[in-house]
Parts: sequence; C-alpha cells; structure tokens
Amino acid sequence: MIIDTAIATIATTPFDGQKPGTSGLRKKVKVFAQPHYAENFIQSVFDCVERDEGATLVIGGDGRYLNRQVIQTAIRMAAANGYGRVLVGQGGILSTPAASHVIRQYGASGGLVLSASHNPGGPDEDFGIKYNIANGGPAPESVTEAIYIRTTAIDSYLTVATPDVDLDTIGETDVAGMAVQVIDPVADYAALMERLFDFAAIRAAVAGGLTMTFDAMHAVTGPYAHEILERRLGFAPGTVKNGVPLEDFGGHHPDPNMVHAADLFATMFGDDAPDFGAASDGDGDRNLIVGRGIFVTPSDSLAMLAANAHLAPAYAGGLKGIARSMPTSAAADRVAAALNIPAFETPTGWKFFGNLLDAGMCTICGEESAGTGSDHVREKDGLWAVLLWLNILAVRGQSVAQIAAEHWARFGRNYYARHDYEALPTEAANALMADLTASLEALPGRAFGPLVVEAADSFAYTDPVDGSLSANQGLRVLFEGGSRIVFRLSGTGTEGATLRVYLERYEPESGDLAAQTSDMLADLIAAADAIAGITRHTGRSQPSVIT
Ligand code: G16
Repeated sequence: MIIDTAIATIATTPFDGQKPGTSGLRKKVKVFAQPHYAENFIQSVFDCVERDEGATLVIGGDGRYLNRQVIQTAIRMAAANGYGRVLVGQGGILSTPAASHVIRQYGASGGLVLSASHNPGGPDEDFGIKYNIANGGPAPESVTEAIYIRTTAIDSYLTVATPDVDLDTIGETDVAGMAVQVIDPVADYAALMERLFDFAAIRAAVAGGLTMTFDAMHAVTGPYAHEILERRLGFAPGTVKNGVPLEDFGGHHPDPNMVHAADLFATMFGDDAPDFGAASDGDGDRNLIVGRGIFVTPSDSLAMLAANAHLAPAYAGGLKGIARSMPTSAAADRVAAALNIPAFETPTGWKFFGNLLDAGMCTICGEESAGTGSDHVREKDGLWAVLLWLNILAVRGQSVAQIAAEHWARFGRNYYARHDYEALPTEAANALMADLTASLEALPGRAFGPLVVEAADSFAYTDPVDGSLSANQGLRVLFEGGSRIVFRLSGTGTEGATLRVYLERYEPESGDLAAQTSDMLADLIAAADAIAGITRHTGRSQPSVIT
C-alpha cells in the first residue's frame, strides 16, 4: 500500500472555552467529538510547548470512551508537527503517574495524558486532555495560559493521512517518518515501585496473614494493581476488584470516595474485613485509604505517610520538606514541624508542587482531594500511596487504627470534611463567591455560635522558586483556636459549578481524639451557611457529596 505522507494543513476556526482548568481541558464527550475540537487543542499545545525538532512525546490515557480515537489523531498530528518519536501505552493505556514516569525515564519533551480523572466516562459523560512538561508534571499556569490564548486564534492544524496504528501490539511502527513505539504500560512503573519500597517486607507480611482489598473501579489501575499487588507482592487472586478498565467504568464514577466506593466501605466496616482497603480513580493518581473499621482522610493520610516515610527504603534518609494544597488540613504541617523540615502551602492543583519538587525543596506532597505523591514522579500517585501504607504496615506490624491512634496522640487530630455542592447554576455559585468576597473584610471579630472569626482572606500564592503569583485561590475564614472554613469553586467539573466547602477543627493531643467527625464539625457547618448563605444562594440545604 502506498501511503501519502505529505503533511496536510487543515483549516479550522477557534472554539470558545478551551481553557484548561485545575487539571487540563475537561469537557463532555459530545463537545470533544465535534470535528476539529480535539485537533484545535492539540495543535495549540504543539504550538506553545518547549520542544526540539525530533523530540519524543508520550501519549496515554485512562481508557475512557474516545481515548483510542483521540490517540490516533494525536499520533498523526505529532508526526506532522515534527516529533521524532511517540511512546504510547499498549491499548492506549497509561495511568497518569506512569505517564509522568515514562516522560522522565525516556527524556521526552512532554506528554499528552487523555483523561477526565475521576469524572464518569462514556458517550454522554466526560473526556479530557492534559499536557505534561519534560519534568513529568502538569504544565504550569504560564504554559496552560499560553495554550488557551493560542486556541482563541487558531486557524489551521497539521496532520498526515496515515492508517491507524495498532495500539494493541507492543513494538515499533513508522508514521510518516516518525517512530511510534507501543510500550508495556505497567513494566517501567512496577520496576520503579520495587525500587522505592521494601517489597520483601510486604511479601513477608502477606505470607504472615496481612490481607487487603483494592477497588480499581474499572479504571486504569486494574492492570497495575493485578501485577504489583497480586503477582509481585503475593496478595491472593481476587484482592483486586473491578480490575478490567472499561470505557464507561462500568457505568460508575471512578471517584474513590465514600459515595462512589461504597462497596469498599461496606467491606471495610463489615464483619471479616481485611486489614487494609484502598481504591484509585479513573487515571490512577488518586487514592482512598480505609483500614479495618477506620477511614483515613486524605489529609491525615498525607500526615501519617510523611511521619512514617522513613520506614520505606526510598525515604530512609529523611524528607526535605512537605507540601500540601491550601484546603488540605494542617495535619502535615505538624509533622513537618516535628521533623524540623519546611512545610509549604500551595493552591489547589498538582502543578503547583512541580517547582518545589524540582528545586529539591520538598519530598512528599498531598491534597485533600485524595492525592498524595513524592519526588519519584511529578504527579500524584494512587498506587504509590497504597504501597507506602503497605510498607509501613509491614514494618510496624500494627493495624491502621493503631497507627492512626498513635499519630493523633502525638500530634493532635485535625477533624476534617469537605462538603461539595455539585452542578449548581454558574450564576448562583458566582454570586455566592462574589458576596462572600465582599464581606471578608467585615468578618474578623464576628461570632457564629461559639466560633469567633480571627481573620478572613482570599488566598494568593507566590511561587518561592519562580516568583509567579496565583491570586484568587479560595476564600479562607479562620477562627480563634485554629478552626477554619475554606470556600472554593472547583476547576475540574464539566456541568455548571461545584462549590467546595472545606471544614477543619484542630483538637490537641489532650483533647477528644476519638469523636465522630460530623459532631466535631457541627458548629463549623452551621457557620459555613451563615457566613456564605449557601442555602439562600443555591436553594440547597445539604451537600451532594461529603468526603
Ligand atoms: C485535580 C488536580 C488536583 C486537584 C483536584 C480537585 O485532580 O490534579 O490537584 O486537587 O483536581 O480540583 P478542584 O477542586 O478544582 O475540582 P484530578 O485527580 O481530577 O486530576
């Protein structure tokens, strides 16, 4: 067959709203499937990002509906845009942390990660494209802003007329002079995990009776979890549930929280629960940690992992610092203080950790949104968190509940919850935030029930490495005694607006460390409505999801 490999320039016109959010461009599949929509965005990426002629590009996704189609489009466009090599995961699969690792390991100039993370998939659901830079991390705001500006003026894109690449067979093919290498999506990542953690200790604990259950939610971590947990660590076959990635995640939201991973919670709080339970999300970067009869909040998990990280070989030499996003509880700060290392508070979005990690200023990072990770890659990493927990459980020989109780007895406990109000009319959500912003100045000194406001502000962050300023990153109301409420609009939704209300109360070592979170936060929940007029603005008296 003779293939015309001439580069074609296709005329196009801009689409409104191709502005990347907290983590890439996320839209409904029907939006992405419009002619030229994905092409416009991909060309805008190629036009803006740093790369040499003949550079390597990594492409992979979480296997959701449209994944294979957009990968074929991206491969053709990469060939037409002067890339020399594309590395793509077999079956179009690469978890987000695995993509980050592959970019770093093979010296790629960057990667396209096709995912809408924990958002549902299928013809009527969500799709997304994110660009990661050469350090393996999400493109910083300066790059995503340049890409967005380019999308508003784009008038053509480049492609080649070549047949689809066989994504299911490992090996190399040529696409218009560019090499396309289909790689095993699991192998490099699994080898990295073996280097970081004491697999022998975990295997010994498993042989000694340590049990777990892992819910892959029919998302990307299934193949990784089968290989690492069952084959390499020896957990019994069947430990990994829902391990086959499906285009629609079996009709569920691949969001590891109490609502969408309800089966896991039922198992872990039921009779005969295993020692440890975990889940990951659509693209494998989030994690949910549940011990037998105990849920560990992501904020607490970050703090407990940081406090015990020295038990894993990779972190035996100590941590350089700990970073958390602003809405994440301050539990990790207390660990940093005890370890005498710096603590950083960044805006929401993993991209804000990249500079700190590259500069060697911190080792472990985490977010309340179920993300934890370290300097081994530049993304949060769901299985990494699971393996660090397993490493700690194996070395300490204690239950999750014992480890948590000892942690709180030493550091005190940050009771914490996030209330999400999803799919709100955008105008109502914007009005709530505007009114609240206007009232911030008058809040200090006012009492809401037993709570007295000490300070209130709109969070802004100056990156200590490059000096860039990110303003309007959430509204904070801080109370006397260390409790606080944070209000933010989500940057990852695809339907209306989502209001996130983050509630935190600190209870010192001598306080009540074993209370119900909802009881401990009751005054804050009432104050949140009084301060922001949630019910008045939105008509909602209850959040859609509590995490
Ligand atoms: C993304 C970002 C995270 C962020 C989360 C929630 O996670 O990578 O840094 O915390 O969204 O963001 P928001 O509160 O704006 O919805 P993921 O797992 O969706 O890629």
